[in-house]
Amino acid sequence: MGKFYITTPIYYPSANLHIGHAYTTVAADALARFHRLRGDDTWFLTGTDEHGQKMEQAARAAGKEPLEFVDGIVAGIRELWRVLDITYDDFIRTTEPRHQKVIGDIFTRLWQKGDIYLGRYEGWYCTGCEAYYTETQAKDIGYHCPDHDKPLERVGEDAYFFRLSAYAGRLREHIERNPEFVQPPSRRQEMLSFIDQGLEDLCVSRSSFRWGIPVPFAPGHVVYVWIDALCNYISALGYPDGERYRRYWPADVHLVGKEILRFHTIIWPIILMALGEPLPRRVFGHGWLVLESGKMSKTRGNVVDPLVLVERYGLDAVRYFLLREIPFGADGYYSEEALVRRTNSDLANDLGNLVHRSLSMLKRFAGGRVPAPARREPVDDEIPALAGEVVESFASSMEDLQISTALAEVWRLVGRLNKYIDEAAPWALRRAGDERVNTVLYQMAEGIRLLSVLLKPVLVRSAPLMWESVGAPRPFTEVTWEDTRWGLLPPGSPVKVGEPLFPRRELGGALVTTPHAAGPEDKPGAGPAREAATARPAGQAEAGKVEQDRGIRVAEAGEGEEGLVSIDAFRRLDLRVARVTGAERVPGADRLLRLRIDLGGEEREIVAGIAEHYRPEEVVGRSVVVITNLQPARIRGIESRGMLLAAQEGGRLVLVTTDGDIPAGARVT
Ligand code: ME8
Repeated sequence: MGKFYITTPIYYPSANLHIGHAYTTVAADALARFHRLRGDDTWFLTGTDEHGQKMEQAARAAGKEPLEFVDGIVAGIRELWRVLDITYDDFIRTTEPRHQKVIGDIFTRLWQKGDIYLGRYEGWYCTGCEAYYTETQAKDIGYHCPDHDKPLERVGEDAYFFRLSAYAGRLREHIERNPEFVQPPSRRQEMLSFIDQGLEDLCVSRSSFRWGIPVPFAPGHVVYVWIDALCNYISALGYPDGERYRRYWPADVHLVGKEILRFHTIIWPIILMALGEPLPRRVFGHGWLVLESGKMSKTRGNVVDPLVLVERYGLDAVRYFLLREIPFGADGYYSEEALVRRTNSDLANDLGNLVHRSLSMLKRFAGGRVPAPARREPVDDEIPALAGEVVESFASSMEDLQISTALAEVWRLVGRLNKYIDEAAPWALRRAGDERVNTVLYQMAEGIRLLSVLLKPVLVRSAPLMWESVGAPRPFTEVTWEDTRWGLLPPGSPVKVGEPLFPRRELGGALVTTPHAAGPEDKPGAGPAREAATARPAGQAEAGKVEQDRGIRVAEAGEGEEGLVSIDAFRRLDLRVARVTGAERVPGADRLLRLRIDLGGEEREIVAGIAEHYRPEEVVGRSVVVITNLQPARIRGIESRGMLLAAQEGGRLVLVTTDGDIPAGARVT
């Protein structure tokens, strides 16, 4: 057990934050939660960077005083973190007295030491970037900021400077000697080259605007951007003599976007050197989420609102997507399609299906209690072995800040468990009276328990449900790293089958319904309207309820579960092409047709609820698709042996037929 101090950048509250800010913060949150799980004494800091000309201008544009303006946005940021369930321990605002006091002291101290001196600054300045451009840089971009689409301003003023140049050699040495310091490693050389180009002293005060922390010894000057912003990481801990400062400094990780990595690996360590304080262990510059239309930016207005995504797809899907989709460190394209794809494949199909099919088998084959393992085969031992391996590599990837890799590791276990169930076929073991069924069922339950522990830092809504679903003994809040040991689930634990954890989603967030799932259309007003027509059985259209019940029966017969259908369950449906050889109305039932069908040698009768849409003579001779292996149903005294498929939307219904000639009896897969 050690300590772990992690920070995010403090964000500018000039406008509401977007998915890019959520990305950094969710990643930091997952890492903080992981270290708490490990038992580390963890401190997680985030906050807001509230001073500067840009903020002053934004406030003015909104007709407000700067503090009043940022107060509003900061409240929105805290709300966003609440919705994303960000477990920060402290939130620092640079307008707080605890921060202002420390900055004033640091500034004075560096001035007294001679590391800060008065000079004159002239340069090309962009108020959007809050940065000066060197003459060469300014010329390269035609004296016009491409990010903010505004001309650079020529600015000259008396200003204080910080002697970065005096520390270049020491910093270079530090970076060379501490390969961990700049992360990911691919960015190290970039930082070294930057130092080698020669560090210029840094302008650290301004007198052309007021919205900043006053320089204590120089009326008219305010501390300018980087000293104010970077020192939040220590002011929040109560630097120089606070208890927290002694306990948590140096930081274990400063997590930042790659565009501010340089400030964190050059200016920040030099400030700390000048103060005689230890340097952070690692600074990690992650890549950008990029849209098809380019980099997201508040100024450009092409931003994605995380609140909308959580509303549409659920918190866990958004957190998982952000952490899994892009290798941590690289840039990656963001799109809602990718989010939906990732959610459906990894969460609905892989994990959700594993959980749901396991629980429903535990319920049906073991009376809802986790059985004690019994007879084993060698393949049964592969599961605990793989679990041990995955736990190890998950932990080491998380320690190395490789969150996406860590999750991919967990999915190795998810995949293996699904395959294990398919291969071991507990339903067949049970039918054969083989007691190994209990071994397999136990391992399924134990797998779910262990996965819930590993996923605790990421799937903050569903991991506790997974833990509880297999009746694990203690409250999930008390789970520790010890709980990643295989075999801790006591036999006899009660199993709870709930709603599927991760329903499949369509773009826009609507649930995907299957013919066998009780979908939103079955419960009026219970869900968003579906946009697309879906194929559904129309054979028993007398009452929607019957279809729904039937669907569930089919899923159960196929060892699947209520709601989700495994591929095995689907394969057990016998869908065939049938030729309609005769049709007549059912007396006294407006909606029903009695059909005679040819299944390539076999003749059958089915009753279909299509009479309001098709006249008998319109269907005779057509090729239709029929589920042939349903239990027969008696409808109006007629035995109906099968169900035909039709697509339905609004008041319209059309038969599902084949695209091309194919003999009756052909299998539909
Ligand atoms: O830079 N993709 O604040 P800021 C990934 N106040 N991450 C993104 C992103 C994107 N498209 N857009 C933003 C500041 N971020 C300063 C920081 S720290 C002492 C001072 C994330 O509001 C990423 O972490 O512009 C980036 O570094 C940060 O938001 C910039 O936030």
